[in-house]
Amino acid sequence: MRTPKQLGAHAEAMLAELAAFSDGDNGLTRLYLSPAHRRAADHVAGWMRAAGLETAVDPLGTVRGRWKPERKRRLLIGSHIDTVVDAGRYDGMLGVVAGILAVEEIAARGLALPFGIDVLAFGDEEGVRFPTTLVSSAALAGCLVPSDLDTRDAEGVSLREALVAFGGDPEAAASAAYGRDEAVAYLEVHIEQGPVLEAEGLPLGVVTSIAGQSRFNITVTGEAGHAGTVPMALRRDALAASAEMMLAIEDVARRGAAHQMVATVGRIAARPGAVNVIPAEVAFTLDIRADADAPRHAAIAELEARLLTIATGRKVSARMEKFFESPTTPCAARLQEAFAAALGDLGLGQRRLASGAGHDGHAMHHLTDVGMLFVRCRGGISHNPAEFAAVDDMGLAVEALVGAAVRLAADAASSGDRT
Ligand code: HGY
Ligand code: MN
Ligand code: MN
Repeated sequence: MRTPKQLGAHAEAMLAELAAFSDGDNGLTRLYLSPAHRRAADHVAGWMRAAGLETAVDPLGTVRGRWKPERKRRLLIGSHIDTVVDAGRYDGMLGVVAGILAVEEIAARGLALPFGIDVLAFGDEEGVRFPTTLVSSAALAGCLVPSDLDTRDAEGVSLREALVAFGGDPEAAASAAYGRDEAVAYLEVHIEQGPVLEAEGLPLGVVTSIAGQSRFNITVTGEAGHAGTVPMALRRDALAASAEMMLAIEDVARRGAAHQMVATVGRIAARPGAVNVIPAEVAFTLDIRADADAPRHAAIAELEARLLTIATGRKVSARMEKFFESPTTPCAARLQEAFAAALGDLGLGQRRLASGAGHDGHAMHHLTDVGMLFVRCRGGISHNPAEFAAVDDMGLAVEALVGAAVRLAADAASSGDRT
């Protein structure tokens, strides 16, 4: 039996190993179905085998490690191993490492659980490579949208083609789904990616809900012209119009602060992109979130109207096309209680907080109840190489994960849950 400090040190070492698998030469970038994702998946599978788990990579690229494979009922524990561009090494990966360490501890301590455990390493939570996301967890949850397999990355490679090249099997996507009667629950350990736990001096927190999010491609079309000869009043400048639209986006989000509303323009491209040509067309993305679906939808409706007004006033056209939406996902009360009780057993505070970040739980909620445990991260920094979680906090998170599994086992026994 390892102490939390030992577990945390082990987690830190595993995360350092995993961080080496990157598509980029500098920094950590590991996109879904990339060569680095394949290498990282194989490395995680090696850890799972060393932990005594029956291991396989499923048709959508999720690495699965099964403890007590003979049992029908399965507690699912996981997170993602894909990253954003120039990422930190904790976002996602910590949840997979914590799951492996927790199962090792459950086995080593001889804890009698009435269900099996599957540790899951998803490959498509960030949704950076393809204009969709959560494809691997959605397949496992039985809610994959088949047309997602035909989306294409910036190089024109379809997800379907990339999956085959990775060693996956898009034709077998349906076989990746769990039966509803198999899953006991889905638990995920994840860094908070926000400042609350650090500000309150808490190592861990219990997640109450996962913010819903909507993602759009916005295209503004004006008219190319000579930078030196077209008077300002006669221009149909797509980039200047886009800039005004972005300020409107920022204004709408700021006025939604009561609902923790945030809106981000993360990517922009201007055509033709010459220093002396008035931009003819601009394409940019919008990611908008809030603590509930209604205010997010109201903000989107307001933005559609305001962008149209700006476009009309500038004699340009604008298209706002949604390419991803996930509703606000609740974390089940029984799983919040299991994590809170585990924190209580460790003598820790039991802070409840919502997640502004999206997670695989959005998809897993279609299969079973979802529970999440947040780990304090320095400065709340994430999606950034400076991302950091302390060894002691990570060790406590593994202990709390074991404690929650034991709680769920006791719940199953008291409710006569057949496993
Ligand atoms: O965008 C998100 O919230 C998550 O990190 N994919
Ligand atoms: Mn994440
Ligand atoms: Mn992320």
